[in-house]
Amino acid sequence: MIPTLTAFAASPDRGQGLARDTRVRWALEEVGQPYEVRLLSFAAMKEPAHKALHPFGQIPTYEDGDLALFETGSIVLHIAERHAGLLPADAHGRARAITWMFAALNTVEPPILERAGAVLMERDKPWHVERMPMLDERIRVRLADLSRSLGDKAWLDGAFSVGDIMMVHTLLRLRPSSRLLDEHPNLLAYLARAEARPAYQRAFAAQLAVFTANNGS
Ligand code: GTB
Repeated sequence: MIPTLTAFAASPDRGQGLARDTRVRWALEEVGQPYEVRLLSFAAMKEPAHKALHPFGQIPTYEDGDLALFETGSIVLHIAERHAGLLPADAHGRARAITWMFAALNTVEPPILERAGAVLMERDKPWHVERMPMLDERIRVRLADLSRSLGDKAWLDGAFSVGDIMMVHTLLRLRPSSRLLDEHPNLLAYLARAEARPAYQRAFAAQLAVFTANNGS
């Protein structure tokens, strides 16, 4: 059975790979699992047919036979549990990799999303300019601790894992509108290592192809 993902027919990031189908595509590419993609307009995402798969009317979803999942953390973990390569074999290493996945989603991603939301939707507010340094500072605290924890290691904990997929994709969201990552050369090198992975490149190219096809270039 070939799993099917949903993704934006017209991603607002214009092919930068920041929408969350990219992290699911990446996990599938890492484990060598072919997949299909159903593209959705914003209107279709809010239709009952899609909300039956995703209660909040978002992308991505993941369907495999009679299993339908939403939430990228759950989807990527499901993929990692069913294929070799994204979770260590030993129980403690596996638990630590999953911990990093949750750290990306619950500790690092929230301030990054708060900032992204402010840049997208609050630019015209009178308090926007005053608020941005506070949002930057919250991210700066997280990046400093993450940088210290990563140190000169290649990946967060031993071999590349689901924790790295989630962390890298979370950090990439910062890049278009902020220079905060530049304060940590080891985080920049971490992202470069991840983006050099053939599986990441295939995932990135696949989502870019959607944008290119829909924009006629
Ligand atoms: N917690 C969920 C998960 O991890 O699966 C969040 C899913 C989610 O936020 N989906 C977004 C969505 O469907 C797309 S990826 N949004 C439409 C809606 O809620 O109506 C988030 C995203 C959107 C845009 C950019 N961008 O333009 O750079 C990047 C990431």
